Order: sequence, then structure tokens, then C-alpha cells
Amino acid sequence: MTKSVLIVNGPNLNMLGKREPEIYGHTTLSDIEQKCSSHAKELGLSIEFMQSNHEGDLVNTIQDAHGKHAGIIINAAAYTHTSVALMDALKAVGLPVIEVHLSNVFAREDFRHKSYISFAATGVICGLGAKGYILALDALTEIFDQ
Ligand code: CA2
Repeated sequence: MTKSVLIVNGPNLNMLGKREPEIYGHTTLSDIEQKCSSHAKELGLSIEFMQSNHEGDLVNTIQDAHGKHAGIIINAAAYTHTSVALMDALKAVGLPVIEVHLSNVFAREDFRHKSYISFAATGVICGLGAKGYILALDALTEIFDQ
């Protein structure tokens, strides 16, 4: 059966490509979704791609992944640095998790160096822009095949 990957995007990522291109580039979230969708097809996976500005929606989506998805890719955006609730939901769902950031958070402000998501993540990719999501799909494929 085709394995499915849940791709979760946190607050303000809906503005990608529309504001602050000097930090986050010109690629929109919809461009990233299309790239993920076509790469997933090549890997024989299906994806559910979502974005929300609300922490509770993100928690609900992660909880609902149980029995539905084989792995999770998450860019929790600002909630990365604040959300015990997202960390707990990711731990509870018990799926492999790849954390992605478009920017290199370690080359930015100190408050971005701390990630609650990393406590629940199998691996972390940052600083490679939209390519990070593609590499995360490759990483999950390897994990599924182990
Ligand atoms: O580098 C990343 O992917 C981040 O997760 C992006 C978050 C930031 O808070 C994290 O520290 C690192 C911010 C996402 C906001 O995206 C915007 C896009 C366009 C315009 C404004 C914000």
C-alpha cells in the first residue's frame, strides 16, 4: 500500500514569497507543495500538505496522523521555539518526524537556536530553503525501508 506523509507548516508560512524575500526567498508555499507532491510521486509516496496559523489546529492535525500517515515533515515556524504542545503531540503520535527550516536558524538570533520540535524529531534539516522538504521526503523513504 502507498505510504502517506503528513507535511505540516506553521504560522506565517502562508506569506512565503509574498513578504520578506530577502530572508525567505521568492518561492511560495504553494510552489513547495507542488515540488513535494511531484517528488513524493517519484518516491511512490502520497502526501497531505497543510498550513495553519493556529497552534491547536496543528496539534489536532498531528494527533489525527495516527493510523493515517507513516511519517511527518514539520516546519513549525515560530512555534518551533515555543511549543511544548506540538512537541508532546509529535511524541505521542509515535511516527518518524523530520524537522525542516528554510533558513539556517543557527546563523540567526539566539532565540531561534532552541527547538522544542527537535526533542521529538528523528532528524533536522535547516538552511537549504525549499530543498529541505525534498531531502526530508528522501530521509523518510530511507527510514520506511529500514
Ligand atoms: O526558517 C524557517 O523555516 C523558520 O521556521 C521560519 C519561521 C521562523 O520563525 C523560524 O525561526 C525559522 C518564520 C516563518 C515566517 O515566514 C514568513 C514568510 C514570509 C514573510 C514573513 C514571514
